[in-house]
Amino acid sequence: MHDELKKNIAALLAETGKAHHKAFQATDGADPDWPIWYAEYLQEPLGKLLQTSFSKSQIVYCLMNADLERDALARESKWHEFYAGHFMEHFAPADTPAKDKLALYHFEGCPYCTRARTAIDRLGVEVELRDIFADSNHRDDLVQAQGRATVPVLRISSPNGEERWMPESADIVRYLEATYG
Ligand SMILES: N[C@@H](CCC(=O)N[C@@H](CS)C(=O)NCC(=O)O)C(=O)O
Repeated sequence: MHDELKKNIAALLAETGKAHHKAFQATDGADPDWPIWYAEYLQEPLGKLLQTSFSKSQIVYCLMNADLERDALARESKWHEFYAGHFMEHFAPADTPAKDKLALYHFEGCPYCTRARTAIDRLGVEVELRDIFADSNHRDDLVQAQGRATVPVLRISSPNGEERWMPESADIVRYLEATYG
């Protein structure tokens, strides 16, 4: 189900890219505010695919993060596939949540991490806490996966071997509530 969904999101993004290029033919596609244009185009169909309602700002934010991450980690990848993966990480429902293993990359004094840890406690979800300052291996794993050490990040390991790295405290809380609430 996840593969199919990711393919559909990638196809939608490719279509959006083409439509944007057409709209900005005069500048050969150059548009410093492209995420805003994309968000307008994507809001409805992306919401349908991911069965959620998006604000345009959420889409803009996710697109910009995907762009930064691709620059840092995967310049060779196809942009629409990489971005689709990013939207999946943040917004796709879990396949078999009960069997997923969860780990939170965090550190003690970080207020955004407290937000995630509070939700974990409130919902009673089993999550391994990986403090990036207490163990440098955790920090290294995080940087390797995300290209930066910003926390919190929730790592979701599914029984089928799929790994998702979900940054953003608000997305983590929403995901935990939707999946385990
Ligand atoms: N918008 C992010 C903000 C996360 C954030 O700024 N985390 C800080 C610690 S509280 C951090 O990791 N800063 C160091 C860095 O970005 O490398 C969220 O809500 O999760």
